[in-house]
This record gives sequence, structure tokens and C-alpha cells, in this order.
Amino acid sequence: MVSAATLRKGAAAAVISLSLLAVPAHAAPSPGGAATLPAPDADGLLGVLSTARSQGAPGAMARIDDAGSLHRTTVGLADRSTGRAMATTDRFRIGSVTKVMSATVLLQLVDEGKLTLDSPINRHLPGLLPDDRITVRHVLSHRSGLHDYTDDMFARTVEGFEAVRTKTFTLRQLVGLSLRHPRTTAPGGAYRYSNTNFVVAGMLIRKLTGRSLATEYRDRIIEPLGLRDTFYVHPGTAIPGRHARGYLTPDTAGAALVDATEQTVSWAQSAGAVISSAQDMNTFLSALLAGRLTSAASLAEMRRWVPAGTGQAYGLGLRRRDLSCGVSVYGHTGAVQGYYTYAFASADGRRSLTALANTSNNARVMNTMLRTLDSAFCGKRAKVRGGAGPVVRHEDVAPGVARD
Ligand code: REY
Repeated sequence: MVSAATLRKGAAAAVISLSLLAVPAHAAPSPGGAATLPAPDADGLLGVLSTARSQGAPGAMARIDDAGSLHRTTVGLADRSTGRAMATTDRFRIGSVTKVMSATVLLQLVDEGKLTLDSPINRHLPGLLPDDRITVRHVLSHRSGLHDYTDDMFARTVEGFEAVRTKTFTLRQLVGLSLRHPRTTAPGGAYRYSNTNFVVAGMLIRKLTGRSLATEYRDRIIEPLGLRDTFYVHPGTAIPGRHARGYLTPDTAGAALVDATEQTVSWAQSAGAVISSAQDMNTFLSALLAGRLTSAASLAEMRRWVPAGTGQAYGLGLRRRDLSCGVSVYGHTGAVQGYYTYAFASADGRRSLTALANTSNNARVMNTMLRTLDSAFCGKRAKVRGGAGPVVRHEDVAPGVARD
């Protein structure tokens, strides 16, 4: 329970924590890239984050890296019990942005000749799936038909979360939960987001390398890019160092937020258990899109799109979003209990945005945070969306991840 006094203290801290820093860009022109984008709309960004806060997020923040210049904005609280203000340097749980990292590792394995995208999963993991036709590509593009086991797991939000908060699953157990259900499509059918796909991806990484996920993320992404805030601590439950606490919104209107910070995230693992920061995620996406993590051919494969809902498409572990000003951005969203993340970059990787709200299961906040992309990549050219319209459900995360 959070006392009224704590809440008041929180509200006061939120006002003084408001910060905005913008350094002018000196970017060289690059056709079709960040230098041709309108300047980020700092006021718009602050407005979006403030709206998310008014809709129930204890705090929110965004960091834009723009070819050498930096914009950082925060509102509200990182920690409701101490009243500490949100900081853009705080670490947090990135949820499904982890999928971009898992796909990157697998594409590196493709580059090394250890894997081909059109090979069946069962060739590498004999007998794992009930259909030999399901390929690596199907899994990475959410076209395997494998049911999402998190639908059942989190049908009841707080009860579901508390039942798994300290649990440790094997990846095979998670696939087993999925296989209790019929498949949603034939192999290679329509896109349908499912965490099961990236659990299978994690199994492939382990099988092909003979090493742990933590080791592969570290050696292939974290250390080469010098990421200092990025960790895979599974099945540890703590976030190392200074971090934003995460607050899960219960399904019952008016019920107190649940501090969900400490958990194993074993229910997600290679589909969503990485801890990181806005700076690190911007560095990662910029490097990926600039072609510094995979071969050009593998990046092209990651960017072969299938339709994934209005204004969206999905590649291999990578989402494309088409913004109101006609600009497309590339990255992923994440939703783990207590944390909503948007991490996207321009086509050339020169401008990147990572935005966080430290709540989840709140569709209004999630929809509001989407508008950080407009502020970051469309600037003042963003088309203002009506605030009174219906709450839009997104395809970014598993179905039913957020109540309206
Ligand atoms: C799981 C439920 C969300 C979150 C999910 N996340 O699949 C993956 C992702 C890793 O795409 C939870 N919602 C919430 C519910 C809804 O419990 N009943 O919003 O915290 O990032």
C-alpha cells in the first residue's frame, strides 16, 4: 500500500523533476536519414509524457540521440516510496525490445554459417515442435502459428503476475504451455504476435552456440557496443544499480498500483527479460540499423516486412511503424509488468528514441507513449490525434496485455 502522504510527496517531486535538455544538432545531410527529418519537438515530447503521467504512470522519460545531439525529458517519479524523480539514466526492464537482441544474435549465427533462415526449427531442436514445416524465419516473423502462452498466464493481471514473479521456467516448459493449444495458423501464415516464437529463438541460440543467453547477449551485443546498463540476470530478480521501479496497474479501477520491480521474468527470457537504459537501447538500435551488428544481407532479411496491423509491419524481431508525417521508424515496444518501453530509430539509425513509462496494463498510457515517436521523428509536423477518441489496441505486444 502507498500512503496518501507518499503520494503527495510524489506529486511535489514530480513538479520539480521536470527537466528538458536539448543540444543543437550539427548533423551532416544524409539522404533519407535523420538529417532530413524535422527537428524533434521537445515541447510536444514533454506534453506527451505529462499526459501519460496524468493517465496513471508514476513517471515517464524519453531520450533522443540525434547524430551527436541529445534531447532528454522526464516527468514524475522513478520510485513512489522514496519520492525519487525519474531520470533518463535510470535502468529499467525493456520487455520485448529483448526480441530485437535475440533476432540480432540469430542473424549473426546466420552470418557465421551456423543457421539458415528457411531451415526447420526441428532440424536443430529435434521433436520440439509438432510441425516440421515451421522454420526459423516463421518464428522470427511471428508466422509460426505457435499460440502465445502468456494469454492464459496473464488473463488475470495481478494474480497471474504474482503466480510467476519468483518462478523459474525452462524454455522447453514455456513451449510446452503453448503446445497445449491448437496452432493459430499454418506455418508461414499471417503474422500473429506470440512470445512463444522468441522462446524458441532462445532455445536455438543456446543449441547452436552451446552457451547461455546471458553469454551470447554479452559477447555479441553488450561488450562490442560498450553498453554499460544492459544486463541479462535471469533468474535473478533485482535490477542492478540505479533504476526506475515498475508499477503494475491492476484490472480493478481505482485499486492501488502493484510494485512489480522485482521478478525473475522467467516467463519471458529471450522474449523479454533484458534490463537496459535509454542510452544503451538508442546505441543498440542505431548500431543495428547502421549495419554494424550483422552483414548487410542479414539486416536486409530483418527488414523484409509482413503486414502487422495499421501503420505497422514486422520483419525479423524488428517492427516498422509508419508515422503521421510519412516517416517510418524501426525498433520494438516492450511491456513487462510495471514498464512500457518504445525504442525506435530512423532508417539509417542516426536518430533514435527510447521512451519509458513506469507502469503497464494501462492502455491509455501505452497509446499516449506511442506519440513520443511523432514528437521525436515528425517534430512539429506530427498530426495531432484527437484525445477523446477510442483507445486503440496495438499489435506491438501480445493480445490482451493492457486493459482499456
Ligand atoms: C504480458 C502481460 C505482456 C503484461 C507481454 N510482454 O507479452 C511481452 C512484450 C514480453 O511484448 C501485463 N498485462 C502488463 C496483463 C494483462 O497482465 N492482463 O501489462 O503488465 O513486451
